[in-house]
Amino acid sequence: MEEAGLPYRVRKLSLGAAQRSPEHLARQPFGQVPAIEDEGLTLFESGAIALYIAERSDALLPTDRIGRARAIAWLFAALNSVEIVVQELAAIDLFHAQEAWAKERRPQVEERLCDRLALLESALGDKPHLEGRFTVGDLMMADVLRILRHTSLLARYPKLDDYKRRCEARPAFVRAMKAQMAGFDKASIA
Ligand SMILES: N[C@@H](CCC(=O)N[C@@H](CS)C(=O)NCC(=O)O)C(=O)O
Repeated sequence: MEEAGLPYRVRKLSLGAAQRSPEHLARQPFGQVPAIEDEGLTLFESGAIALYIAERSDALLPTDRIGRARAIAWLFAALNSVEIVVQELAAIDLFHAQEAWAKERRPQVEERLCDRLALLESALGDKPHLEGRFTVGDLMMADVLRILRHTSLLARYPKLDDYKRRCEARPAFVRAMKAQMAGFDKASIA
């Protein structure tokens, strides 16, 4: 919403019973976040939400057919080809680090992830963004790469690391992050 220059209001959700309330399950069938409500539409899944917002702003999606299709491909790639592997490592490191199976599995997961990161870095090449300009695909890809901040893995891919930092330095990202972090200082409400 910050990138698109659209106004928004954030509503937080407590972990636990509120996730399974009929009201929230009507917004998000799995009791998770995020979900948005906009002019009669209730929408879940971060990819669908990002695309919906992007379609309302030239800032996130080019207007030409080919540019749009390429940007949308990167949005899917971020979630389906990169996050899926990133999450596997994150789950091991953040939730199961001390378990024997996790210690045994981690090297394979890291190897698979590194292969994917190397190919992503090749695809990026020397460009500032995945396509000719910043799009919703970059927004999602950079956010997925941020999940790895508990590791030093990205440092092995300097172009990718710079790319992630470039996306994080965008004024809209800085504003969104500041607002999100400020929200953690306050009590959550259902
Ligand atoms: N595929 C969903 C995943 C949503 C998701 O994993 N949300 C997490 C927070 S980032 C959540 O709500 N976790 C709490 C839970 O699963 O109970 C999306 O992209 O929107």
